[in-house]
Amino acid sequence: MSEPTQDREEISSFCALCVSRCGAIATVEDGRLTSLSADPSHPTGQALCIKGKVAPELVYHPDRQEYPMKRTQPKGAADPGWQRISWDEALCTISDNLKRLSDQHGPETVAFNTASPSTSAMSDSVEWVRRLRRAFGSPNQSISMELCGWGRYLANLYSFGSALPAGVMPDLENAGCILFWGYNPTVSRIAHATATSAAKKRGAQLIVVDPRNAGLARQADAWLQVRPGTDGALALGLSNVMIREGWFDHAFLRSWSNAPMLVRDDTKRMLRASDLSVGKSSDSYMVWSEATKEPVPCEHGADTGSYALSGSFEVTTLDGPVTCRPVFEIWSQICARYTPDTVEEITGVAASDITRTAKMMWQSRPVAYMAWSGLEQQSNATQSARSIGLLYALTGNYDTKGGNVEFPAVPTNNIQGDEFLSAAQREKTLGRVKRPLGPAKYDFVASADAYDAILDEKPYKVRAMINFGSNLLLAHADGARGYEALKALEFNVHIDLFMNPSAELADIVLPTTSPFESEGLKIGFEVSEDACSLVQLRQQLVEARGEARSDIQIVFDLACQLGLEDLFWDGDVDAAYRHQLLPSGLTPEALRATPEGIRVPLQTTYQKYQAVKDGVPRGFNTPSGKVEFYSETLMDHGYPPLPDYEEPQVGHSAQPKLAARYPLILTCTKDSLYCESQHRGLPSLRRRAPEPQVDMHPEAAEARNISAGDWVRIITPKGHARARARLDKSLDPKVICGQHGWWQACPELDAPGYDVLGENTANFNQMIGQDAVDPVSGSVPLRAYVCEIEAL
Ligand SMILES: Nc1nc2c(c(=O)[nH]1)N[C@H]1C(S)=C(S)[C@@H](COP(=O)(O)OP(=O)(O)OC[C@H]3O[C@@H](n4cnc5c(=O)[nH]c(N)nc54)[C@H](O)[C@@H]3O)O[C@H]1N2
Ligand SMILES: Nc1nc2c(c(=O)[nH]1)N[C@H]1C(S)=C(S)[C@@H](COP(=O)(O)OP(=O)(O)OC[C@H]3O[C@@H](n4cnc5c(=O)[nH]c(N)nc54)[C@H](O)[C@@H]3O)O[C@H]1N2
Ligand code: SF4
Ligand SMILES: [Mo]
Repeated sequence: MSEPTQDREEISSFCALCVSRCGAIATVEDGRLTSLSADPSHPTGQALCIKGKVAPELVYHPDRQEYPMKRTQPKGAADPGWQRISWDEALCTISDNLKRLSDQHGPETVAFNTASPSTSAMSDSVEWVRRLRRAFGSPNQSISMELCGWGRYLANLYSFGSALPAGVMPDLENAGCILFWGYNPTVSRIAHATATSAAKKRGAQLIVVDPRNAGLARQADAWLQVRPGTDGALALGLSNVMIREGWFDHAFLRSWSNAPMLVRDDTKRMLRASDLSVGKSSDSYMVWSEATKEPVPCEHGADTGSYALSGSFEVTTLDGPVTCRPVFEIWSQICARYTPDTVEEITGVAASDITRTAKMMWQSRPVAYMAWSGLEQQSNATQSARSIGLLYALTGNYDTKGGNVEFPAVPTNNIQGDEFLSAAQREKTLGRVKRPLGPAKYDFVASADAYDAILDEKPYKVRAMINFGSNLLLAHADGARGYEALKALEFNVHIDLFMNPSAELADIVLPTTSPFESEGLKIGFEVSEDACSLVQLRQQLVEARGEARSDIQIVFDLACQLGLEDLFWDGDVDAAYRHQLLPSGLTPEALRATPEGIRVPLQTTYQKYQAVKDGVPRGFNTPSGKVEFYSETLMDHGYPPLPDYEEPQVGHSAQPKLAARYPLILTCTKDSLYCESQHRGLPSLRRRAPEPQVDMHPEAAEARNISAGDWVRIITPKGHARARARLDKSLDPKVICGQHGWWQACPELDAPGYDVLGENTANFNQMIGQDAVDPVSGSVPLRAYVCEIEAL
């Protein structure tokens, strides 16, 4: 008979296992976490997914790391010979090695790497890891930015000067039309899925662009079944219809974008006042005035009804007469090549659906949009993200209620240590020379660049890595090269809840807590004004497993060991929180006393680009101060100034010779039951999805003698991986959709693990190369790659 429960507590909390950060009520009985349920009073608490509901299985999993370990056998040995060590020994060894390498070779030879906060509780600590890395002096940190973030945060910096759409978030509560592009929040962000269902109930239109009819695509008013990797052409096609029909916000484009600015046909540069007359020191951009029939300086935010958006004009410059055209004229001509019929041919989306969707966007404004993995993991990610961003600019809905909104933030002190790293040190960020406008410009390193630095010493040798979670061998392409790189490191530390295959190659593994065993400070929950106003210090619900410490504690402990205590409040995390929270008026003590969090009242104002300060409108944070259709920044670096469509680099059009051997197109998606390469060891989840699956159309299966449930081998020019066939009539017969992240066993169910490399591997990502990548960002085509499939 089980013991009667002595002590039962319900505590307001939130699940930190993924980006959704769902508001939750935790039940703790006799010191054990027993359940997690949705907390509808929380702005992200309408529902929990099953991963959250089975959180106790994660907390009490028998395979959790409980003690610091060091390896005693060489890397690559079948048994690393893990030996338990004390925290003191671990921290001393790490600090001695890091200081030695930094003294001898420079701090940049130590690279940091973190699991993505979208798929882990690293959101608690990632800013502190960044502070530690910068205080240590290294410019190098990987966080999967080239696979997860470029297309929705950084690419549109070149158009809008802001992180559209993931920083300037969709205002789903007020949207008239919701556009989800390669994004399926039913799986990936429950808080957005529930908000979308509510929006649909009150009449909002929903457009989903996805090769699969899954999740919200099933409820969409328009489901555009795009062929993987052809999203850019679809965006240009939709823009073409909107321009042709006049379905765009003329006033916004004239006043707040560089659409009316003149471009010289001879140099392809924007026409400046100084091009027209000597002594004109003004660098003003010029537009064509329909009123006076002459070029005039573009006035910032002025009433610009007379600015021409189309046409071609002879302008007398200091170099003689030059034909100039407004940016919008050139843009319209690019879009005009993408007629509905042409786009149908490229993307597979019916021409009539393209016209209907363009109309829907215009008529049901305001449009709120979000794009994610379907768009980001592509060899043409930058062009596609910019094309979609500019399509969005046509609506004029930027920072309007119901569009994509710069929600206000609770004021806090920035603790990420930007000031610790010199400009000279930043210049050394891996990838900076190869892709000067890519993630490296913003302090992010791509895994391929880290591997090159470790193995080829290009541009210098990286000798050590500190990994806060992450699973490079499963999560990133070219697992074989990843294996060689991790093996070649002189010193490698991995901090994790579990011993994953990447951690197996570390010298020291440190145990970290799950988010239920540690506090976590969340300042704003992102998805709405109300969510942004909530500050919550998640309570430690139960004792940490073994000697596990929270990531933030490990950061502070390491900092002190490295002699950086002055920059880390002498190791006092509470003092650090106090400093961070100071401008908000909150304290850790007040938050601890209010587990459900405290709201700091915020007021959303809209169209903040119009706000006037010192007589000048704020505008956009771009070189011209406007939304940049035409980017001289990109042009100056050899990239096209306006986005155009580029075929997927490992695709049938770009490489027709591969078509006979690899006639299918491979994409992939995340699993609602698992986060990335995690959670296959949790019995309640594994029972529901015991094996890696690949989805294919019944016709494609029949042509290859494959039946539902057969083990098959997916083959690409780079490698192969196994999976069970699952038939999906709604897929394009040429498209197959796999899953990544399979390695972990679930002993409780006798469910096997899978090799990371080799004949029997199920590792999707070792069949994808890192050579043909997006030229601006290094984004890797995990979502559009030629392949074949055969029965095993
Ligand atoms: N359950 C669960 N939740 C998660 C995660 C998880 O692993 N599991 N991971 C977290 C992380 S790290 C992230 S980045 C987010 C990501 O969240 P999402 O971006 O929503 O993730 P996916 O479901 O992989 O991809 C979205 C859709 O893109 C589609 N797609 C595939 N190829 C293409 C293409 O070429 N074009 C277009 N337009 N669409 C395409 C897929 O069919 C899929 O439905 O989710 C986070 N949340
Ligand atoms: N084919 C394919 N590949 C993909 C993707 C895809 O959709 N398809 N998605 C890509 C995307 S969007 C991303 S973000 C990356 C994700 O790649 P990663 O960020 O490497 O994520 P995971 O593979 O889930 O590995 C996370 C590891 O961190 C550990 N961990 C979890 N929580 C914590 C924590 O709080 N602290 C610490 N220290 N460790 C923790 C987990 O136990 C696990 O071992 O994968 C990318 N790879
Ligand atoms: S979606 Fe699931 S895993 Fe993610 S935060 Fe919510 S409950 Fe946790
Ligand atoms: Mo991600």
